[in-house]
Amino acid sequence: MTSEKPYRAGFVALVGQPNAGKSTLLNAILNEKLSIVSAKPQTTRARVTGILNRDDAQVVFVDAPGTLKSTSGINQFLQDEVADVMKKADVVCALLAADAPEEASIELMKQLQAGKTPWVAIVTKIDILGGTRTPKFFTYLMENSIPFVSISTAKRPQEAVEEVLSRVLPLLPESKAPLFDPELYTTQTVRQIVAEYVREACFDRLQQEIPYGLAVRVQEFKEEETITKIRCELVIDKENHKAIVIGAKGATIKAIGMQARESIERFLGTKVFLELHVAVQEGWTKNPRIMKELGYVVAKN
Ligand SMILES: Nc1nc2c(ncn2[C@@H]2O[C@H](COP(=O)(O)OP(=O)(O)OP(=O)(O)O)[C@@H](O)[C@H]2O)c(=O)[nH]1
Ligand SMILES: [Mg+2]
Repeated sequence: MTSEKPYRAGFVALVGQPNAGKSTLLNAILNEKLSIVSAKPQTTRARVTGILNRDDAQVVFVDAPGTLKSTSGINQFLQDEVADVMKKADVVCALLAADAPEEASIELMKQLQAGKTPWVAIVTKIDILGGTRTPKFFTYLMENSIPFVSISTAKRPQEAVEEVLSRVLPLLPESKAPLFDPELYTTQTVRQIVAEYVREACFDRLQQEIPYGLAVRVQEFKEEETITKIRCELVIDKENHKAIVIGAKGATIKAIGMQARESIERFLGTKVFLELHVAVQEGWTKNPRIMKELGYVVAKN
């Protein structure tokens, strides 16, 4: 008899309320900046896939948008996207921020308890709880005997990754072979990643509703010998946001460009020339055709 562990492979959904730390965890697991992160909620839109290849398993992590109730504008897509990521998952990781409101956290747990997919409760951002304070939903975890792990991806990323993997790996289905070429660590294209880095800089530099009505379209991506030339359009849904995105004497768009260029250069490992333009497409967040073209359509397969 052999004591060798079986090979496992499967999809693991990272779900939770906006801002729970899902994308931060995905990046820590892959040790690569695959998914954009910001202090504002509802940063992630289309799912982001990160593939962890090990000798004993292939874990396909799927970072989803935060769970929402609203269906206005792009929110319907965000809701449908989370639902689809959950449906296709072999294991669901429910990320519950230590400071998350009780009601919404319990609602997510009830939904997972009612379903058939194995799931793991992960309490994130525990560093923000001082001393003996506990999360508001702690009683629910206790009363329902829900096992959970507590992590701080910001303060102790390596420990967080190990904790999560130790819970997730045994729940994955056994598999004869990996699901994806083990050379791959993501299914995102370089263009998608570049567009997201630009969007991240927009999330950091723009306030109120503006980043929520903004998408990025890569119009040109040209690798030359010593430099990569990239031209992107910042697609906004209101004409009167244009001047704000550009800023006084172009200061805002310049700052967005500088921040995004640094991220892209780190990712590509080349020098980058990044050109940004603003394009107004009134009401694009309610226009299925434009949303699809920008990548905001739930994948069929
Ligand atoms: N204090 C603390 N902050 C964290 C931790 N993990 C993530 N954050 C911060 O929380 C904010 C949200 O993180 P994200 O990873 O973008 O959260 P998300 O769940 O992907 O958010 P959405 O995509 O909007 O649903 C960012 O400012 C992160 O830096 C943590 O362990 N501790
Ligand atoms: Mg996210």
